[in-house]
Amino acid sequence: MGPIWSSYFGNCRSLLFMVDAANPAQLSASCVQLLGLLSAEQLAEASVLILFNKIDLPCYMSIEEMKSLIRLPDIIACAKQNITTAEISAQKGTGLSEVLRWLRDTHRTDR
Ligand SMILES: Nc1nc2c(ncn2[C@@H]2O[C@H](COP(=O)(O)OP(=O)(O)OP(=O)(O)O)[C@@H](O)[C@H]2O)c(=O)[nH]1
Ligand SMILES: [Mg+2]
Repeated sequence: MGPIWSSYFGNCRSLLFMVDAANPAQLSASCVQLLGLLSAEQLAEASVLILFNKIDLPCYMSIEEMKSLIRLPDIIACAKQNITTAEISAQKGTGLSEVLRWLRDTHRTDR
């Protein structure tokens, strides 16, 4: 779906980017997509929440290892956007309240 995402950039103030934390094999592809989004002119003002999803599943790599592997601290430091990360399970609802709080707070400070 990546190629058509830019059709939805107009008026976008929040970007939720979901990473499958149970599938580190997809990590490099996710990172490329993320860097593309962060460098998009239309998303320069957006607030970004990176969601590491499926934390209920066992994985041979920890979230910290994955963040380090894609050099997420450097990405966050260099990005124009305000970037937050969260660890969630969409299936179990873990972290949902944190996501809702982020959305509420982000839109509040936008105004
Ligand atoms: N265990 C678990 N399963 C999840 C979670 N979120 C989504 N799923 C399941 O993941 C499946 C969808 O796969 P995803 O990887 O999310 O979707 P996708 O990336 O479009 O599909 P793939 O190309 O197959 O990876 C569905 O069966 C969901 O129920 C989660 O937090 N935990
Ligand atoms: Mg998937």
